[in-house]
Amino acid sequence: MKLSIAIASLAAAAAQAHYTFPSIGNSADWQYVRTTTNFQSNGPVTDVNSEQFRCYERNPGTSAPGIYSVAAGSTVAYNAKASISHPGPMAVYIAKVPAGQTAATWDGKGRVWSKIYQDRPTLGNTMTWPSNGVRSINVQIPRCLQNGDYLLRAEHVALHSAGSVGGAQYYISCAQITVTGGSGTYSPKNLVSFPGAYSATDPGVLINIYYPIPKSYTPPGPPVETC
Ligand SMILES: [Cu+2]
Repeated sequence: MKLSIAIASLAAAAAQAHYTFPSIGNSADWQYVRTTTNFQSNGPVTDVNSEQFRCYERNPGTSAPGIYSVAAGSTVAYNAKASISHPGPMAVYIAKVPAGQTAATWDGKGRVWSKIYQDRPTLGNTMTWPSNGVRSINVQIPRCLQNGDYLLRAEHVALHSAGSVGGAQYYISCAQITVTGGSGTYSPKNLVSFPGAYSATDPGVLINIYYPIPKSYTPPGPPVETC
């Protein structure tokens, strides 16, 4: 009896505990990350075909105040607020800003995104997710990137109610960065667009993670690129 009450209240708390990804490095919230539609509600995107699926921007066309400088090959923290409180995979994508634009002006449209980070669950009697409860993801910026401006897109997929189509929740934001010191040989094999890269029926987003416990897991989207 006590246990069932405890579980019920835990489930209720988890349903409330949405999150955002408002900052990178040690910077202030929304200084280098474009303000997202959920900056107050913390709620998710649930439609993979929505324009909001790209950067979840509150005011598309309005950039963040700054562009964050990062050395190729270094590790940058992409921070969650307050913490990643739902189970599911974390991914980070990057897109090179075309000539004539900057990370503050470009909208990130087109087949321009490649995946540079993906975590995976530990499988067993439960699925254990590396990002569960954490406040920050450490992302290595590929050492082989070309120098210049990029958009960096953080995405956490919450799978706690993903057993029906459209049940997966996407927590997304885009940071404006400029990369220095890259070797310049980055040549991604799999470029995708947002929206477009995911389908609501992809096996990694249409999945009951609780019963029966899956024996394998395939994250949505392309493989992680290597230098
Ligand atoms: Cu939530």
